[in-house]
Amino acid sequence: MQKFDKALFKKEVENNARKLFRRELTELNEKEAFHAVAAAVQNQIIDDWIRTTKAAEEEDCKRVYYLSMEFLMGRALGNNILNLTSQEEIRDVINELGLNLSALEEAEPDWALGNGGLGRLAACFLDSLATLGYWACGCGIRYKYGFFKQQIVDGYQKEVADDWLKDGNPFEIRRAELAKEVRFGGWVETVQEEDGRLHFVHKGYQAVEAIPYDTPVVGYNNHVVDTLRVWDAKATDTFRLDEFDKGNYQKAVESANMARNIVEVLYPNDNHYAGKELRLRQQYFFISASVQTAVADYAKRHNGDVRKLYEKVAFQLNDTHPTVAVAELMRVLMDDYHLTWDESWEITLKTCAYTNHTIMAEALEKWPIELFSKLLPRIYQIVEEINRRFCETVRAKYPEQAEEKIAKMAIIYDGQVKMAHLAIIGGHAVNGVAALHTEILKKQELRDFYEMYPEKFSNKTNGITQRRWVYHANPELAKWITAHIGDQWLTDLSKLEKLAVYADDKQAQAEFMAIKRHNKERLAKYVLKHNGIKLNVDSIFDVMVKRLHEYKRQLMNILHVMYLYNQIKDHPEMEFYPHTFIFGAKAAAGYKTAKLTIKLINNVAEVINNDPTIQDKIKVVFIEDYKVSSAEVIIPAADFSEQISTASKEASGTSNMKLMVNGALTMGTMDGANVEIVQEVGAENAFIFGMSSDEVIALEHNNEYRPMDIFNNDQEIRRVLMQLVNGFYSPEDPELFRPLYDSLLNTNESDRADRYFILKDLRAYMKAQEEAVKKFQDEEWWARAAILNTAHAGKFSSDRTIEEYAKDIWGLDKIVFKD
Ligand code: BZD
Repeated sequence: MQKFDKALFKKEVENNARKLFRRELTELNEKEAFHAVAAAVQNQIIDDWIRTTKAAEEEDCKRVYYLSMEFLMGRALGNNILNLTSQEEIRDVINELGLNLSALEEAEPDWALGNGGLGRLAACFLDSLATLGYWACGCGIRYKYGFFKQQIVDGYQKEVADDWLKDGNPFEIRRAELAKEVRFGGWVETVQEEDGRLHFVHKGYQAVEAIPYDTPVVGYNNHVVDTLRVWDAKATDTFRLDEFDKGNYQKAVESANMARNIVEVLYPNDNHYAGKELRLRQQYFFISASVQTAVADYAKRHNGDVRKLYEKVAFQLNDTHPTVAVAELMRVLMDDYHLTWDESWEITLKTCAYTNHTIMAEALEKWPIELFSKLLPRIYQIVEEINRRFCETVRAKYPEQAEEKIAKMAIIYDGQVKMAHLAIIGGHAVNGVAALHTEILKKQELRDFYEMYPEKFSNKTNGITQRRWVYHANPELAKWITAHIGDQWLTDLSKLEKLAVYADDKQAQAEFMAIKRHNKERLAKYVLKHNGIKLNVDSIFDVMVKRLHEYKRQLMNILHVMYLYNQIKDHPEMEFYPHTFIFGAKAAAGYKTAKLTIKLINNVAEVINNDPTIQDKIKVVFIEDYKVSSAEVIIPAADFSEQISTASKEASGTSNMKLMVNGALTMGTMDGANVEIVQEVGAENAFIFGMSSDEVIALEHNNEYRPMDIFNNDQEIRRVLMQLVNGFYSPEDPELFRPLYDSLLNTNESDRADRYFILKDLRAYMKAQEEAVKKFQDEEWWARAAILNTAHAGKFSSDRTIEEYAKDIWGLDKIVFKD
């Protein structure tokens, strides 16, 4: 293992400037300099990357393929440097070269190949897999356009295409030699072999070439480098001469367009299923390429015998989006490797496992059979056979209630292919992402499956990587932690527990809060630069950052702000602690209510921030274009962490964990991982309010909720609601927010009023807020509680989560370097 060679690195950066831009380093702008430095960092990584693969192959390690439509990686440069542990040296060299590392980091675009929690979880998992020394490959799509960039124009969200690859990605390597063909459409012919066996031949298909681009995933301080492999699509026959000869130029061009379309853009919906054919195309495209590669790679190293594939290969399905993997693996094993159905089925079951991320009904993937069978005829045939055999098993097991069970559990039913059912039936493990969520799956959503296969179910509470979310995002806190307890927390977050003894230490409290203050100043600078709003760093920074969704209840947050504003206007003399409400959220482009909520937040901000009589007691800030890199600035600055979803709806949440470890106190419902956060830190160090998930579920069933009663009986709440429809926040168009008002009070044919019980929980929320503000003013109490939040956040490392997956689901062994 070589030591970091500063002189060599410096030379390399200078050479890269010439090679890449034909100019001297000193003549480059920041973006170009970023490329020169990134290429030098990539060169530092490459030997370890090759060595990792060699070592893993030599030891015949088991490899996990994390199959995911999304990897929300954020920026790579800073994190790679940090995990290489040559940060200090590289910073020195960069300074000597007259450059500035943070400015270079800023020049890198976010890798926004994901929507939100699910995509970011995949990114944290890769970091942990590499750091723990497991052999892993994240498989996804190289979207030409990642998650859209959000502009706020006149208070409205505007979506702008994210052309993140326009200047190239210095960390990717095109692996043309590993290209695979993926087939769509056509039909299947059955051929009888001489031995009597049936053979299925796919005819008349359109082929697309899948080309992988590999990027390194650097483990922290261990020389392990795993791979994120994203697939690009290319037409195989754009210029096929025979097509030309036939004058069939049109067909050739069409297939080029089809290929381009597949990887064009990430669908911006989270927790919502739209049923678009192109989406299924995307799914099969990257899954077919990934599965073929995984099997071929295994076969190459095992004399072409794939019957024990599951001993060395694990496929983890990140939600149902990659579930065609079950059928594709069956296809590859039977059609390409000539195994029998039973052999293939055993391998598939033992290889695949499925993670569920939501119980929201509108998120469940169900494909119409016409669409599915037309696009994927051979896959459909296999799914039908899996379904037929499953239904037989159900009939044998439940002879009395067979039809009822089949109606609820079949893969194909009512003209639809149900992907969650395929994932559960075709794999050996199913997990939820927090304890409460897993219990709800077992007792309600997936109850019949749990009854049939209890052994498949387990919980794997989510986590986040402390390398990015503390070490990289909050360097001052990282330094402080290391000064007090050493640096083992970087790879074992449970060590943070040792900080608890400092919770009552006056000096530690002062230092901890000084760091928080610096981070608030850093965020204030960011907001001034990006929003033109001046923040008071002595005020409470109350942070709600996550996708905009009704169930997450950003609307409840802003209704509370509207209430506070009324209070101050009515009682200008009352004592009021300065409070800054910070929002960051993107709405799916077609989600009207969510977009209108953004507009409401911005209009409320406009009115309150410009009211001189408020004297900065309340500030409302909507931070444009919330993304991983801005989260790194926002999260360390938070005092309050808003986690206020309707209980039972948020499977886990992960911003709750990032905010906790950075010393924010949770303002939350007993939902998702909040339940476990409260268990770890103690209810006295958080502000918990509202209905429990049992209460929510009961109220959903009994149909007795009447939000209008709250409107009629609570004057202050009524006043706030009236302000949605009397032009108070939209004088130019008093009806603007009527749909929000209606969503809370009026039942329509498709929806019960206030579906997410905002009014039901609003009073309790207001009380919890009041209590928290009171506590905030007791500086000693707050500092103690903040330190305890950091100290008790150890459980929420993705390292812990990954160790659980590795042991219970994947059965991985660690890579050991022999040289
Ligand atoms: O997954 C989220 C859940 O809502 C969170 O509670 C949970 O913490 C995280 C990680 O487990 N789900 C998503 O982010 N879902 C999506 O982004 C998504 C994307 C496409 C289609 C469906 C859902």
